[in-house]
Amino acid sequence: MATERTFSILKPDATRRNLTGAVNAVIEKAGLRIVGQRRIKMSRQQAETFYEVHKERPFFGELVEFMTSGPVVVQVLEGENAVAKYREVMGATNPAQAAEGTIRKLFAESVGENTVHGSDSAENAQIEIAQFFQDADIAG
Ligand code: RTP
Ligand code: MG
Repeated sequence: MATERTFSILKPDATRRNLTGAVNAVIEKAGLRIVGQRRIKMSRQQAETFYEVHKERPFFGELVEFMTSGPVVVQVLEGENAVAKYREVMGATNPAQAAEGTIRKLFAESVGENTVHGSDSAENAQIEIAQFFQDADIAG
């Protein structure tokens, strides 16, 4: 299995509760390397573009409001099988269904405010990384 990259966001509920270091510790313990990282305030336009696939879903408005409600940390993670591995480390979308030891089980408060985002495919990872990072800001 080749080294792969995925895109991660520590969402506003994580920054608000000062949990970015705690979440990063779980990421690194799982063997994923944080090879790019930036703290930003997402604009409404950025959030709407990022979550465009969900624009017809009933929770879209709430999701955009939440993602722009405070700072987020955008990250590039690298490792063996990084896309699938990070999805596993994150846990289920709904923290009530997330497995023990996962980020969402440990930290998330609700299905909407669920602490982290991770790409769902290698193809989407590339698109999402390009939306927030220039090559010069990633060092593997
Ligand atoms: P993400 O894209 O953020 O990594 O999360 P995911 O793949 O596990 O979940 P997805 O189905 O892609 O949903 C994206 C985000 O929308 C919010 N959501 N709210 N209120 C609701 O029922 C609901 N469902 C989804 C969550 O923040 C979810 O992570
Ligand atoms: Mg998703």
